[in-house]
Amino acid sequence: MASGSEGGFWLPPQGSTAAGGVDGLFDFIYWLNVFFFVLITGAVVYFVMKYKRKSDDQLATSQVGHNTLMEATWTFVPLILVIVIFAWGFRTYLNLTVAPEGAYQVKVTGQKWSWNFTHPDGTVNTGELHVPANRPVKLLLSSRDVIHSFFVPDFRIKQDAVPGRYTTAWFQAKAAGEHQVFCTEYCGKDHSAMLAKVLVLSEEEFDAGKWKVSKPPEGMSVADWGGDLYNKVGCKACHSVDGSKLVGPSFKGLFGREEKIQGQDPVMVDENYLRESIMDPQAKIVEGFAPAMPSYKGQLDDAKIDAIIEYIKTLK
Ligand code: HEC
Ligand SMILES: [Cu+2]
Repeated sequence: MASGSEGGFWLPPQGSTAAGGVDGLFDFIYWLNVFFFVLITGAVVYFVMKYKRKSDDQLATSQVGHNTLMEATWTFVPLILVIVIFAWGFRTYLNLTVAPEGAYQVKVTGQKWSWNFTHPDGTVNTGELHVPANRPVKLLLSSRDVIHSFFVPDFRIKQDAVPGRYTTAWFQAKAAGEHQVFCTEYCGKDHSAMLAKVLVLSEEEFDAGKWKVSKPPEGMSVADWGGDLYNKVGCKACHSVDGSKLVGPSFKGLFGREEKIQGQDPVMVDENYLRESIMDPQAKIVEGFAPAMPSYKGQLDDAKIDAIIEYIKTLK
């Protein structure tokens, strides 16, 4: 469910305070284009018909020289229009770029293929960014591997997440609700699965801090929560649950089997091995696979790791 006012025919709902300004400029440029398209093609069609040579013996019409008034008009009217678009665009851009003082700051880290959100008190969430409604939120973005781009259409914000440097973006959500996040910089095989949600809570709900507690949502078993995390945290991008081989081995039938490890003795897959595979993936590389898995140390707390392990156990 998206919340906020409607965005119009072309655009998603306006979920942030900045969205109205962006849409206003978009609509202005759009209708300006429609106006001139109709005017110019209309004139072309009209003149083609009006000045068509009517018969073989009709003489060529005379050449037309300068018309200072017309030339001045088609120079200065577009000049004024592009200056208006520039000034309007620049103001809107600055408004999108410069976060207000005292904004709530969240660190956003992109990695193949998930988004991690670190809150000021150290709470880390993957795939879900919890923010309060009606309060400015500043994002400090970076990446652990390649260039990603953080895009929230409902908020009209899009910013690159670049390894080795910080970029910023900010927004103020208008109401409680849920908004889709995309990665919009092609970053490899599962780029299109690099999704997250912005969960806007009412200020009271946000301040109460219940969202920080790491436990399954109401009425969900631990294993089901693990399955939910498997989707949200991004394991799904590299690990199937149906036995098919992706970037990493499938989780199907993994628990309890004997796994061949490159350059080491085979291991029995138990809870400790699964935990180590998640926290320190390079410690034991499975035979036939590349060391392509990022570590989830500092991103998944014990409760979440336990839940994922419980989920893997159910995949017989
Ligand atoms: C970028 C791709 C990628 C992502 C994302 C990823 N993994 Fe992996 N994973 C791999 C690869 C490749 C291997 C095999 C090489 C190795 O052992 O490190 C692997 C191995 C594993 C293994 C050992 C499997 C076996 O057959 O012994 C486990 C367990 C595991 N990953 C769990 C996870 C979990 C849980 C997540 C999500 C929190 C995750 N992985 C996210 C690529 C990934
Ligand atoms: Cu990406």
